[in-house]
Amino acid sequence: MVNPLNDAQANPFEIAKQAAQQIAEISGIEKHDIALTLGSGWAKAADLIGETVSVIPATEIIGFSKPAVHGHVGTLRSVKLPSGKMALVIGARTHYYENHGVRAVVHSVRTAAATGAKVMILTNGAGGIKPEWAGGAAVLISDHINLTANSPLEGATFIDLTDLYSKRLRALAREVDPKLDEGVYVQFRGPHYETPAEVQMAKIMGGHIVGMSTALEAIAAREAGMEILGMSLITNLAAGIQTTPLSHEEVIQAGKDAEGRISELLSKIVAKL
Ligand code: 8IG
Repeated sequence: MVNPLNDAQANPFEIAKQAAQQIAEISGIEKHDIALTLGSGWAKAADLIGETVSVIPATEIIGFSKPAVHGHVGTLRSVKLPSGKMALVIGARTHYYENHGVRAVVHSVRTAAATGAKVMILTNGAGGIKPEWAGGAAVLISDHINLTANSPLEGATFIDLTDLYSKRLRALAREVDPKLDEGVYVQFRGPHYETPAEVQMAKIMGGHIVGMSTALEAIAAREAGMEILGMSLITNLAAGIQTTPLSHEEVIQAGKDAEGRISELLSKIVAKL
């Protein structure tokens, strides 16, 4: 099926609004308060934050495309938090490297905003530049460097990105775990991992985390007026920082090993929102 987002004449915000209406109809939940995109290693958080009241295969909703990566779940879940607030859990991330275009990458974020969500939690699995993060550290994203050479904004839309990753939400996260470290996330295009030279470039530029998602989504979330919390699970040290070659299997395994711990951490943070 063709994705209507691919029609250059289409209005992506209108399609996000339609997606939000479909979610409301199917789930019976009129409004969501917060949204979470759960990346590699974070999926268990969906079960821990509250009671699932609806699960929708993302492909039933307008604008969503099939997930390309094994280990990525393609569902949209509505979860009732203990506070009574509703969370939309997005287990269907479209990556920039899938070449479905930048509109498809940020459609879930725009849809979340259209469902009413005011807080956007973006999580991912990523590579770490700081050696002390070896062994599956969860870290807060303090800022980003967008190396995709693209933007989800269309036309002359000038959006301020100061404090893109909310200081308030980072402080809240640190109330749960005062030892949480933070760093600058560098979004590469992927899907190849970096060369060691590219990792050194990212480090010299001020980066601490290398990944293939999140920055474009955060920009769209800011445009939509949402408050953003970003968290990375460091599943591997970046190429050249770790001396052994990177493998997708290793990354998946590290995610599985860390899953229980980081999902519990995230659910405690969500409980404070
Ligand atoms: I998981 O080392 C994971 N995703 N770009 N580099 C990039 N993305 C990643 C990495 C990594 N590990």
